[in-house]
Amino acid sequence: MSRLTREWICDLERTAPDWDRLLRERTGLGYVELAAQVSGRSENEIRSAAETMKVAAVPVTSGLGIIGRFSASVAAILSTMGFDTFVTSRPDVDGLYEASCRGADIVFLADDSRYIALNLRNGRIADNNVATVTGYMQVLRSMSGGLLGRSVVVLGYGVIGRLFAEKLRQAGASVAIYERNIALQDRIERDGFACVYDSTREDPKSALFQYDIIADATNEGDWLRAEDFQEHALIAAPGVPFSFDEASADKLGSRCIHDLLEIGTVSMLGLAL
Ligand code: 2YJ
Repeated sequence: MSRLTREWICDLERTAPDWDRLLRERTGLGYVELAAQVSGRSENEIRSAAETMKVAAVPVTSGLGIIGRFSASVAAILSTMGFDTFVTSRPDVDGLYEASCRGADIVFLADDSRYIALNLRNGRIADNNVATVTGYMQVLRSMSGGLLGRSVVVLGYGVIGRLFAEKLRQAGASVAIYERNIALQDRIERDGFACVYDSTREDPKSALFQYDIIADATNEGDWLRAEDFQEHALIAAPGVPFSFDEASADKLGSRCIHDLLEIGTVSMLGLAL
C-alpha cells in the first residue's frame, strides 16, 4: 500500500473543485453524484447532509507521522461537496476530542495502514480501500455503459486489486489478473482468477492489449504506455504513483481516470452517512 507524500498532494486543496468538474466531464458524476451512487442515496440526500453536517479531518502522528497537507486536502475535497469542514488544531486522540467538542458529525483520519471516516452520530464507519474500489466501480460503470461481459484486466493483486477483481466479477465482467509477484499466483488461482502475466514471454505486457477495461491497482509508477492498450480501452487507476508518463496520460485523455485521494474520500463520505 502506497503512502501518499506531501509533494504528491501539495496542490490538492487548489485543484479539488477542478477535479469535481473533470470527473463530471469524464464520467457524468461529480463528487456529490458519486457519493450518492456508491451509497445508494439520492443526490438530494447527499446535498441536504452537506447543508446540515459538520466534518472534521484529524491529523494522526502515529507511525511515519503527519503528511503535510493530508488533512487539509481531505477537508478541501469535502468542502467542495458543500460540507462544513475543519481540520482539528490538535492531532490524535486529542484531535478526536476537539472534533467532537466542536460539533463534528463525521471524522476523517488515517494512520499508515488505514484511512477511515467515522460517523459519530450513528457509528457507521467507512474504509478507504473499500470506498475507493466502490467509487471506481461507479466510475467504470458510467464510462463503459455497463460491465456485464466486458473483458477486464486487474493490474496488481494487493488489497485494492483483490477488492477490485471481486467487485468486477460480481458485476458480470470477465476478469483476469496481471501480477508479477510469483508468491501471489497461488492466491490468484485459489480465488478463481487467471493470471495473464507470463515471465517467460519476451514482452509480458503484450498480454494486456486484448482488454477493454484496465483496473490499475499497482504502485510502481511510470511502467505503462498508452500504446500498451487498445485505442478504445478504458483505464481506472487508483494505484499511486501513477503508472503512465505524461505523454501517455495526454494520449489517453478522457479514457483514463486516476486520482490521489478524491474518489476514495468522496465515496467514504457517502458510505459513512
Ligand atoms: O494524518 C496524517 O497526516 C497521516 N497520518 C496520514 C497517513 C495517510 N495514510 C496513508 O497514506 C496510508 N498508506 C493508508 C492509506 C490507506 C489507503 N487505502
